Parts: sequence; C-alpha cells; structure tokens
Amino acid sequence: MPHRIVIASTPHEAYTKAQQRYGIHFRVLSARQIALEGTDETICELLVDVPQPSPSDEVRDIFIQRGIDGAWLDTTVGSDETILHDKEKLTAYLLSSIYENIHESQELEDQKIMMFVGPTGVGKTTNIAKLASRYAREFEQKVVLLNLDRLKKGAKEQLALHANDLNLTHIAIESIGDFVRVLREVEEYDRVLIDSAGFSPFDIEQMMSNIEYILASHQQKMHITLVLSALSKEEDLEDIYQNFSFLDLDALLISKFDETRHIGNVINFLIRHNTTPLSYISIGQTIPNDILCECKRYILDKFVGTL
Ligand SMILES: Nc1nc2c(ncn2[C@@H]2O[C@H](COP(=O)(O)OP(=O)(O)O)[C@@H](O)[C@H]2O)c(=O)[nH]1
Ligand SMILES: [Mg+2]
Repeated sequence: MPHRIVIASTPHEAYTKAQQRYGIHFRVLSARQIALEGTDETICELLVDVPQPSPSDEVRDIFIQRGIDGAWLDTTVGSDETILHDKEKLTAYLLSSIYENIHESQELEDQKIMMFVGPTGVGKTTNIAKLASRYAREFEQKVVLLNLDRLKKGAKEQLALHANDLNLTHIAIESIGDFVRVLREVEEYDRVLIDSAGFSPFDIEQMMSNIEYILASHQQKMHITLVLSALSKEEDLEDIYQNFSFLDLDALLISKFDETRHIGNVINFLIRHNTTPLSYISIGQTIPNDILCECKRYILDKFVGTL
C-alpha cells in the first residue's frame, strides 16, 4: 500500500485534508508537529497509508462519474473474478451490458395509427414531421397528420406548416366527435400520425376511452409513443413516464441527443424501463434527417466518447 504525506497547520486540518483526498480508506501511520525555522509556528505532518483502488473500483468510479446508477453497476459487475481484476475487460463487459439492457424496437413499419404524447417542448411536432417525411418518401406511404390541439395556441399552425412543406394532408381535431369522424375518413391512409399537443395524460385517456370502440370496430390499434428529452433530469424522465404510463405506452422517442454529452440519465432510465422499447432518437432540429432508428449503437458510441 502506498504511503502519502499530508501537511496542514494543525493535526485536525491535516486529518480533514486526508479525508478529502482519500475518503475514509486511509490509515494514519504517524503524526508529528514540525517547528518552522525562525518563527514560532508549527505545522503538522501526517504520514498515511492509502489503499490502492482495485481495478473494479476504478472502473466503477468512471461509470459513476458518467452518471450510471451505482446499484445497477454493483449487481451487473457481480463477483466474476475473471473480469474483476482487468480494467479493460470489465469496461467492455459493462458497455455490452448497457447495450444488452436497452430495448430498441425495429423500425415501426406497420403501425398505422400512431399518437405522440409527452410534455410541451420535447420535440413531438418536429419529430412527427421528420417521421412523416421518412414514411412518405422512403417507404412511399400515404401519410396524414392529425392534430389534437385544444390548449396550445399555435400548435395547429406549426404542424400544419410542416404538413404544407411536406405536401401532406393535415387535419385539426377539435372534439371527440371530430376525432371519431376523422378516424373513419382516414381509412385509406397507410399512416396516421397524431400530435397530442396541449392534451394532458388525463385528457388523452378520456379521449382514448371514447374512440376505443371505433378503433376496435376497424381492428385497429392506436400505437402510442412517449416523447422525452435527453436534457431532462433522471427524476423528471421518471415522473413524466409515470404520468403517461397508464396509457399503455408502446414505444419511446428520445430527443435532443445533440444538445448534451451527459447521457447517464437516459441510459439508467432506458435500462429501468426496458419493457417499453426505444423506437427512435432525435439528434437535431433538421427535418427530415435528424432522426435515427439505430438507437442503441448511437447511445453507446456517444457514451464511450465520454469515457
Ligand atoms: N437540438 C435539438 N432540438 C430539437 C430536437 N427535437 C426538437 N427540437 C427543438 O425543440 C423545440 C421544441 O420542439 P417541438 O417539436 O415544438 O416540441 P413539442 O412542444 O413537443 O411539439 C423546437 O425548437 C425544435 O426544433 C432535437 O433532437 N435536437
Ligand atoms: Mg408541438
């Protein structure tokens, strides 16, 4: 175990300094007061014994600093002696565990009616426009955009503008009656993308119970994607997920990966909720390019870039 010297003006200060540097894992071997020549001052010199961190502690610290959940790391690392003593092997093992534990879905190809829910400002409208363009141009599908916009002033215009740019039909829905009628009218489309701007989870649930019968009578299902921002704190991602979870979420879309380097929050969240697959990630404001379906690869590359 390496020895270290800590100097301060009093023994108490020297001890505190040692604690700040080495945490609780050190042992005092000796302490002495040294008189400073030509003055009546003394200083204290502590000789301490500092344990060498094990390779697994070092790797754990790096992942913790990057925001990865400590409890998850501890259960994942386990006690496999073959990797515990080798930093590179352990790092590779943890990275592959992150990769394995995030659930990503295939590109959503057959989901005809898709609604996007989530708080204001996370990127619902922008990403609906990206997807609309992708489905219309790459998959050559017939796409219609619907807007449930009771509350958010201007929301209708924003989606309508995108629809106009993309040369797609846009319909604003103002009541449940409207919605029922429009759902019948959009039968001929391959994709019906719905922006729920201004609807709270409660509003959406009420609306769903009102339209369920019409979906059932057409053997249709409403595929629900929760849109979240990578900039949100982990606790906020969790709260939002809980607020919307009674809707039976089918997928997650996470936006704004281009705006942060710190994605431990998102990784922890995705691992915890890996029953809801991640279908897309958004990496910028540009329509239609800044959306990806190969989410895990991107997330892992980005995380590795910070190691
Ligand atoms: N940098 C960045 N900005 C985004 C991304 N997704 C959406 N935005 C921007 O976030 C803002 C809010 O997006 P908007 O689609 O209106 O959010 P909504 O309220 O959920 O519909 C707009 O300025 C978007 O251009 C993204 O992935 N990266
Ligand atoms: Mg919007």
